[in-house]
Amino acid sequence: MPLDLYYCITSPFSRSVLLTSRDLGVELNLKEVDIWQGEQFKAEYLALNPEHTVPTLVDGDLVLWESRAICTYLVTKFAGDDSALYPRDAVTRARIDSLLYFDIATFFPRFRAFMHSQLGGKRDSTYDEKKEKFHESLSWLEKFLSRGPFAAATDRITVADLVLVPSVTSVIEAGFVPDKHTRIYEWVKRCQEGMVGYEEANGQGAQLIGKRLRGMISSPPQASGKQAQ
Ligand SMILES: N[C@@H](CCC(=O)N[C@@H](CS)C(=O)NCC(=O)O)C(=O)O
Repeated sequence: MPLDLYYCITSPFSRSVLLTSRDLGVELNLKEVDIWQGEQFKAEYLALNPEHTVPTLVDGDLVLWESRAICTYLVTKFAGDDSALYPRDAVTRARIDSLLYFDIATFFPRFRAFMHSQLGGKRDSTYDEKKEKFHESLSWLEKFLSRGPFAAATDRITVADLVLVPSVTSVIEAGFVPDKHTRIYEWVKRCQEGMVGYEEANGQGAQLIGKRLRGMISSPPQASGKQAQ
């Protein structure tokens, strides 16, 4: 019986699960939750996930949220505990895990804070500091990508790439990744070419959220998606 995935296509965290399921060839029963219309606050959804976030996976009695946990669960369940996507080898797994934490605890929060410092056309007093911190996290990512073709220093896609690419491409589409980050752009291109069903699972949603984010700030970067701010 297919697993249910509650998701929203603009959500990078939902898209990481979509990319993972595509790579695994696992069919998910997709249930859209329009978070822009507040559908995550409906009683039925809150009964499932009191944190009212997407994505949420339902596999029989298991109701799981937190996208990175969903991705590694899917890999372990459908590809075993030594898949190339999330190998058992302690060093590789540690590198992957560290990037999953980098995404949830550093990269995305710093981007969110940077966005919030300039919402509605007003750059608040924290703007410069938030911008610097966000750019610092981009520089770190650029450095990590010097270790190999894919994020966890591997020569093939792992869960680290499936999780990071939706976050990074959302930020690129919003126009916030300067051209000087050539390793980031080259890595994204490798992922676009190498990930199964990339365009449908991630590309379109990243474009949509990029457009929305540009609309939420006063002097939106130009639509090319490659303007540094
Ligand atoms: N750490 C969670 C974060 C999920 C999250 O914040 N999702 C956002 C969309 S990107 C959401 O559901 N927002 C609606 C809300 O919090 O009400 C994960 O990775 O799944």
